[in-house]
Amino acid sequence: MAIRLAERRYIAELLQNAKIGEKYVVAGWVDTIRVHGKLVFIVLRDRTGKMQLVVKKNVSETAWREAKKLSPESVIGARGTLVESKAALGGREIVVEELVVYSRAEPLPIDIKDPSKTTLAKRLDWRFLDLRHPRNQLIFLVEAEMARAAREFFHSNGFVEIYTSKIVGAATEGGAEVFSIVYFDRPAFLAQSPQLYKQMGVIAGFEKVFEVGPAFRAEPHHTTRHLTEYTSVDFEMGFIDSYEDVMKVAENAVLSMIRSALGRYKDRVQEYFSDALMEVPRSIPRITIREAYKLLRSAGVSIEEGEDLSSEAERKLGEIVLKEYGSPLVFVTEYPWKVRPFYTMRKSDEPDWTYSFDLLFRGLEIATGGQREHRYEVLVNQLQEKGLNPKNFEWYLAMFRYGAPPHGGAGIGLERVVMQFLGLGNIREARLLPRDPERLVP
Ligand code: AMO
Repeated sequence: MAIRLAERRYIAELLQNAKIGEKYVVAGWVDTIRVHGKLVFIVLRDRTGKMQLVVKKNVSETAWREAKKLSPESVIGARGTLVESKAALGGREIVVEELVVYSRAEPLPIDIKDPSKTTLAKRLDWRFLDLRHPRNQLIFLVEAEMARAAREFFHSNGFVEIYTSKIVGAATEGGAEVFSIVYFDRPAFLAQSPQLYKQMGVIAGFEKVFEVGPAFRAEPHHTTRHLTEYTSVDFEMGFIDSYEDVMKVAENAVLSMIRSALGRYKDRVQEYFSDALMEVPRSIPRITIREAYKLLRSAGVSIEEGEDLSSEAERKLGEIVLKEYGSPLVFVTEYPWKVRPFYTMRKSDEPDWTYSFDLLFRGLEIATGGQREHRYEVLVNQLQEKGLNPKNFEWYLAMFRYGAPPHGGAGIGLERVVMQFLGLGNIREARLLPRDPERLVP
């Protein structure tokens, strides 16, 4: 009788609540294989777990002959009887009556049992094998759960999901970090952020919009926290009183991402990531950047008033805030105008400072946001002050001449949230197929 994969059961199900003594079909990858004379023990792995198969010569000689020749990571299917077994992991095993080899694996180029034995670069070269390890797969289960939680959060709070163009005519976040492309006979760019389009969503009348999508940064530096392509969770909302309204939404969105990941995967996360965050923070403290300068100064890190925080300063600030406030997350507010993009609203009483914020998670920026300038004349001046040509922003500026409400929003870097939550040392681990100045393949 041929094996029909439509009858296949997942391993987790067989280990938990399938009937002993019944016959079942399983399929997956050969995790390990041991040959003991007339017995072959196979540990089979599927997306739900691992279980032992025993292939006995006296049950099926054909299956036993096939089993002896198997190599690790080959893909097989089997039909057999589920029995109790004290020696097997999970306390149950399948005594195989039929075996099919769908795909035979060659000797493996990397050690997939112990990822720490291979450099990250080589692991990424062999990403499909690297992901066979449950630890590495878990990173993406967490990421998917966090993205799902973010979407659900925004949907249930009345935000409309939008899909904006990633081929654009002008840079939004600053000129240098933008990829140029050739668009038929004229230059174009890859979008660094949906910034201007999400604002358009608000001004067009949707009032509250969000997008989960790719963002591209021509980031030439080799760091453990920069990718040239990442997933940005963006939102924008109209009719706000102040950027505090925006921070509240950012706070609840990020906390619900962490809550959902822990809710679904806490045990597995604990098993594989000793540095992961194990508690959902209750709320996130806010400090102004000028308070941050002071805290840093008293800890021996001196940042000049009016300058951005270096990554070193962010790390230190993370430590201080954890000690002083017991919080792994902190909002730093009122960044200097000098270091913020042209669309940021400046403080009415102190124009050198802005109604903006960064959100740091364990000493790394995971989100940026603020209130936007919605007054046409002020916006034109701000563009010019930043050395940009209003001509390149005509379509954008027009939005502010026909009724634009006070609004604001934020962008959250998905990979950075995952990285900081799990305590990963390198953002590349949190990206399925990372892109950096060297890496374009796979
Ligand atoms: P910003 O440029 O700070 O702000 O980006 C927002 C968030 O995106 C993530 N991020 C990155 N992640 C990985 N690799 C990179 N090279 C990278 N660059 C940025 C970070 C960062 O906090 N338009 C504004 C957002 C807004 O104001 O709504 C913007 O893009 O987590």
